[in-house]
This record gives sequence, C-alpha cells and structure tokens, in this order.
Amino acid sequence: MPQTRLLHVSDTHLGKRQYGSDVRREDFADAFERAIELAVERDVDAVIHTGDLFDDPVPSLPTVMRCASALEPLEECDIPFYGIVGNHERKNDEQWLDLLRRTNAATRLDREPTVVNDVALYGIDAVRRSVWDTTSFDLEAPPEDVECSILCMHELLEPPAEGIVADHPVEDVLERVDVDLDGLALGDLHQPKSAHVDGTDVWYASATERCAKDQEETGLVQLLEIEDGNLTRRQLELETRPWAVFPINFGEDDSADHVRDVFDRRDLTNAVTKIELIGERGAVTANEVSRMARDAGAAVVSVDDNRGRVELDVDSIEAMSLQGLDGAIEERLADEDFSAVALDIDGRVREDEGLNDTVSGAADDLEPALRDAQEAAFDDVEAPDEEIDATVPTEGDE
Ligand SMILES: [Mn+2]
Repeated sequence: MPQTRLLHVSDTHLGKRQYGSDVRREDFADAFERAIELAVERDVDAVIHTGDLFDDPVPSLPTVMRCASALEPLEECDIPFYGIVGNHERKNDEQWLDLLRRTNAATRLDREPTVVNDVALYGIDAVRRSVWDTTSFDLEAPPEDVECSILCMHELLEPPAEGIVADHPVEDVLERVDVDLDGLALGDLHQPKSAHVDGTDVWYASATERCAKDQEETGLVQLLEIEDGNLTRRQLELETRPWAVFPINFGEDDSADHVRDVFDRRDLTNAVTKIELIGERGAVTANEVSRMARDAGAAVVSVDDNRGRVELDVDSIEAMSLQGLDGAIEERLADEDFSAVALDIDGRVREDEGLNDTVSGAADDLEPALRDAQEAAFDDVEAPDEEIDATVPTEGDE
C-alpha cells in the first residue's frame, strides 16, 4: 500500500469576532484558508477536522459562504474534507456540516469506517456531559485490509489534557471503543498535546488561531503519515498575526508619557495587543491607552482596566464560619417560594458535587433536571419537541 497522508485541522472557530474585531474574524478565516492551502501543497489524501469548525451554532451567512469558498481548492484537487461536530457549533437537529455535505464540500465522520487507502476513519461528535456515561462508543469493525484505524473526537481527555481542564480519562474512551485504535485525533483543547496510551497515539491538533490570550501554542496543524500501519505525525505551523500581551503598571502620578514609554519598548506593529492596566488609578483612561496602542501600530487592541483593585483581606474571610454562611443561606431560601428543582440546583451548585466548572459544562450537567421540571410543570400542555439548548459558549471556553 502507498503511504497515506492526512492533514489534521481543528478548532478553526470561523466567525469568531475576538475582542469585537472584524480584523480578528478575518484572521480566523485566513488561518483556515492557509490550512487548506497546506493540504493542497502537500497533496494529502484527506483533511480531517475534529470540531469547532464554526465558533457559533448559528454562524452568519457570510461566514458559511467564506467556509464554503475556503473548501473549494480541496474539491478541485479531489481531496475530501471529513469532519465532526464540536461543542461550540453544536445544534440540536441538523448541523452546518450537513449543509456543506449537501454541496459535497464536506463529509461527516461517524461510527462506520470511512476508508482512505488502508486507513479507517471514524468520528464521534462532541458528547454532552449529561449523556457521557450512557453514550455508546461502539464502532463498526473496519474492512479486513485496513492497516490503521483513527477515531476523531472533540473532548477534553486526560491524558493529554491535564488537571481541571480535563473532563474524562482517556482510558474511558479506549476501553469503551471496541475497535483497536492506532490513533485518537482530538479537538477542543487549543494546544498541541499528545500521549501514548495502551498502544494508541492520542493527540490534540491545536487551534488554527489564538482564541484567548493564554493560548500561545496555536496556529498549528498536524500532518499524519501512515505507512504499513505505522502512524507518524509532524506539526506544521501556519502564519498567523503576532500578539503582544503585557501589563502596564501605573504609579499615582503616571501620565500618558508612561504609556508611551512602555509602547516604545515593544513592537505592536499589526499585533493583537492585549493590555492589562494595574496599579494606581490615575489620569490616563483605558480608552486613551487603546487609542495610543493603535497609534503605535496595533491592529487589534483589548484593554482590561484592573487598576485600583482592593486586595482582599483573607484573614477576615477565614474568620467567618463557612458553616454559618450556609446556615444563613438555608434560612433565606426557606423564606422564598422556590420550586424543588431550583432548590436542588442550588444545593448541587453550592455543594460543588463534581459539576463542570465551565458555564456550558455546568449547563449540560443541570439540563436533565431542568427538562424534567419543565415537563412536570407543563404536564397538560403539549411538550415542545425540540431540545432545549442550555449551552452558552463563553469567551475562553474551549
Ligand atoms: Mn474549540
């Protein structure tokens, strides 16, 4: 069998207007176009996309059109584009990928193998936390001449994800999948992390653009080469806009000159410039700092003004009895006429019983209880047949 080459792209977040900027929306589209150019240049056999193609479940028409045009070079070169649905773009019925599929620009991977040469590709869309334990990970067995099986998912699995960002152990997936996987190609973590677990290569491609100030290792795609069932991976860098992330510390008497001095020591040319103002409140406003950063050549500016924050007196908080606080809350709740489900949710949130610590994750966790309560409350009314989408994508939520 000849060598099979796949380009693994993920988390392109098309349509994201980072910091309210149309420049950034263009940047996300440009990065995706560069990834597609790379696929054509390297003449790969297929592109795989592991979710969050779009930033939003309802991308604007221009965003969908831009995506469709970006995919055109692949069609011209007969390179298929295979994808799964991520948590940011997930809708309850038909997915945007389905629309692209209708135009033959994209194909959704699923639990049946999609065979490229001697490689079987599978895909499982992002799974809501509330149904993780009951979701089937059964895959249809690959044809006999397949030498390598790769599953695409959009989940935060540990390893390679670590600590509080991880949602599930990767073993949970590897044990529940009944096909012997050579590779688990992941999206959702915007960092190029990898691990080798029980004979399976597990890795995140990273995002194609930087979605948050702390995501330094982005603008990457992974080139997979498979020969005689052996999978190797090379990281390729996309050209993306530079960032300048720094604080400006103000003393009481610091004026605009102080800001100019700081800018003189940095190159803001065409950069996404993310500035945190700290120290004393003074005469210079955040708006003035923004304007000066633009004058210094920055393409996009975002300023967080955290000056004048009072330090918390930790000792005084520890002096308060937490038990006492809970008691006070219980008493106050008893005075209110809350429904059973509201009280239950309050309890779960306050007792921190393993709820996901992102807004969308916690919403997923709480959704079944809310749905039951809604059904009970509207018993005699015909229940709406569409699913409630309680997920609220937030800035910095992957
Ligand atoms: Mn993402």
